[in-house]
Amino acid sequence: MATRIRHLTRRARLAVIFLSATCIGLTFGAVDRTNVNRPPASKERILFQSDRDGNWEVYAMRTDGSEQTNLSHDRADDIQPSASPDGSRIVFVSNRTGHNEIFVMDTDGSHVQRLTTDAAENVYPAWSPDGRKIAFTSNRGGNDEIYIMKADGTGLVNLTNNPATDAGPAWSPDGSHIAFHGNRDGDVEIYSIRTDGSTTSRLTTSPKGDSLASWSPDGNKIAFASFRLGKPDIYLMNADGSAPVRLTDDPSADYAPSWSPDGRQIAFHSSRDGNSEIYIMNKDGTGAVNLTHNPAGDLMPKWSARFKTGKSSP
Ligand SMILES: [Ca+2]
Ligand SMILES: [Ca+2]
Ligand SMILES: [Ca+2]
Repeated sequence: MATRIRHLTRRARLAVIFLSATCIGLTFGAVDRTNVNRPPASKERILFQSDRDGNWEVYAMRTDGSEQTNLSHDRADDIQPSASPDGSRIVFVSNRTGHNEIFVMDTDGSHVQRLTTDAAENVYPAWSPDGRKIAFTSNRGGNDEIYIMKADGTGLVNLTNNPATDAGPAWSPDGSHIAFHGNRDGDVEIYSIRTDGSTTSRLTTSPKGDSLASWSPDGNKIAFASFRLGKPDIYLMNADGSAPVRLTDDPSADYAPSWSPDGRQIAFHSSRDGNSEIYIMNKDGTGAVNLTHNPAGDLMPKWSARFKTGKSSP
């Protein structure tokens, strides 16, 4: 596990620092032991949703599962978080107005702002790689479509404009395309559309549902969930839809993949340990690790490359 190795490396370094501090302490009588068990230094966080506090809330944790923190603290259901590329804001879905709308907040849960004001359902928000736009799914036009708006909620554009269901947008790393899932060919497949709306390509050709795409950081691969074996598993394919391979083969449901920023690992949620938890695995499907270990529901991970916490980030 690359992350494990990095953590061990970090711990090894901390041990060296501690030993050095101990030596200094022996000399000067001042030993700071607080660094010994400190979690790995990284600005990366995995955002997810959990109902462990009685209703759905937005959580963040370090990539070793430590510091699982409730960020939303609202009696409504707060779900599907995604961090801005600069790590300063979180976009999420909340039904605090009575139906699902897109909101943004600071990473400590402050400065909550509502971006959509439509009585329809507004879900699956995804921040563009340049931080300027947010894609999401809304049925405000009578069926699910992918919309793009500026990060302040203005400048709304219906990108898909198709009578079928179109949902779950995922930006390509260069911002030129959005992958999404839709049932326009009779069952749910992954599609890719240029962000100017000009070209749409069908990427999967399975008679079972394929959904929730996540683009690899180098732009070459797309991870997704598929029901090809009757329950959802995580699959990987080339960005043009070729060479699909199955990464998970657990009898439980494995769903909602999200790439690590270094392209080595994939986060997802699974019920393999009896309730839904957030896992990370290597991109070849090996080495899956349960990060959340909580009896409540833990769903919809989104791996954030940098996360401004103000107090706990080194
Ligand atoms: Ca809540
Ligand atoms: Ca549609
Ligand atoms: Ca759980």
